[in-house]
Amino acid sequence: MEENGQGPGEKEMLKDTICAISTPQGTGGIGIIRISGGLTRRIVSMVFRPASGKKVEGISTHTVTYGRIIDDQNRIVDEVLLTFMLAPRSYTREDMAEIGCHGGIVPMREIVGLCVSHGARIALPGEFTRRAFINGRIDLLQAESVLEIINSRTERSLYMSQKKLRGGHKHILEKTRRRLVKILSFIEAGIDFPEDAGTVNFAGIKKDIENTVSELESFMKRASRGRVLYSGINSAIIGRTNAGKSSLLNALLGEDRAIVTEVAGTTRDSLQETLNIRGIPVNIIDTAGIRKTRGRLEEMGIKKSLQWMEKAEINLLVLDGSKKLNSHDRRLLEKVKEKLFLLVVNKADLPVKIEMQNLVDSFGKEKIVTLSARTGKGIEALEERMYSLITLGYGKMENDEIFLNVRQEDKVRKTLETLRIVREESLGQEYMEICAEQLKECLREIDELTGRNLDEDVLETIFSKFCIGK
Ligand SMILES: Nc1nc2c(ncn2[C@@H]2O[C@H](COP(=O)(O)OP(=O)(O)OP(=O)(O)O)[C@@H](O)[C@H]2O)c(=O)[nH]1
Ligand SMILES: [Mg+2]
Repeated sequence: MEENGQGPGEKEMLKDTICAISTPQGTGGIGIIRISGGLTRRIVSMVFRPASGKKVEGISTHTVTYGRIIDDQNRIVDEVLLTFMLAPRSYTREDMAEIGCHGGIVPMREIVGLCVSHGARIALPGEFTRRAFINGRIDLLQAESVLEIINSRTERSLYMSQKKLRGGHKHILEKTRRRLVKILSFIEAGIDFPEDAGTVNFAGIKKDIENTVSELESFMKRASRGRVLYSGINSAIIGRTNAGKSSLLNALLGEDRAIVTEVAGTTRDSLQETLNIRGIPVNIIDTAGIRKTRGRLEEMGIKKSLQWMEKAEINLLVLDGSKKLNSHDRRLLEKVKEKLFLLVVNKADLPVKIEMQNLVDSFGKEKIVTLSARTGKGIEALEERMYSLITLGYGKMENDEIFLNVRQEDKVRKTLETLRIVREESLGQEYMEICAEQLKECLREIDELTGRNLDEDVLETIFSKFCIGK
């Protein structure tokens, strides 16, 4: 077992056998009840009768057995499939059983109730995964990735979390840790035996630190691309009233999500949806059109549009190609330049009135996409252009992305910052004590990152985000 720093409370908790409904609450085709802990086999033998008439004790691990759940009065509760996964070859590394039953909430609750009456306790949120972590089967990053897998919104972010679950980050972090431990041992030898201090190879150490810094830097770059893949980016659709913003949202989504009318000022409040552009989740926000306001409600809507414009990473400014530019367009054309943007000249199915050449001259062709939200012509080109813009802003996606949550990213950043200080300021005989402290600080951050050393509260916060049964 790896030392994962569990306190006494944790050890106490591990002694219990836990059970929970692991499929979503509500009625489904099937439901799964999970049991984990030392009493698993005993509890199952009290509630389960194999159809073959065999004894529960005779069932081998990792096989499926058909049978019935029987209550204390020998009534049949449900027909089920039972699978044992005995320690250590299980999710938690403890003895486990999964009971696949009919997915009604009543039989499932009944079965859990029976398990509890025979000595199990209801699992806390995330407790199965927490046990997998405490028992050393996975590290903390992997445990957290289980949650990310459950919550992932696109295939690409799923793939990324899967990679983390399989330990895709481990190589670099373990390598970093090994290097720092080695360097620390040289430095500490120098401190303990001052007469040998002259032989500490600071040039070699510097090189090692430099390599580590550049490896962690590229790790952080992979993480920032990973963040884009996981959390997505915000893209606001802005423009004057009636330019066709809501029509554009609908065309991008391929469904009538927003209300579209010929009345100017149709959209009063912003509306958000998620698009999947080549695996990148893009939160598209349709905003209220900009014009001279005619009432407080609209004024609030417009204020919000401008706020969205500030918040979004990419703005799509929609212009009505069948009209000349007006003062609102011009104002927005000025403002939109502040960050990544595209100009969408809409209504290409109508005769062109907009000053196209002026736009091309001031913004360049590559910034302008002409399309018709009504016919859908040009929508794909817009998506293509948005994708290029994203990769321009965040780097090309290379399938080596890793997603770090805020906690994890913070640890890597702090390690990097401290290592940079070591590199710049603390290498030399006279700084050995400071250097040792700083290296220890880095090791602490890395150990907290992987969960090798972590306090109860942090664990509590992490696992409380899980659902029961996971
Ligand atoms: N011919 C043509 N008409 C369009 C096109 N896109 C939108 N329209 C029309 O333009 C009008 C306004 O469209 P909306 O999508 O509601 O415009 P909006 O920018 O959301 O307007 P507000 O919410 O009022 O700010 C509607 O009558 C649409 O049918 C287009 O590509 N071609
Ligand atoms: Mg609208």
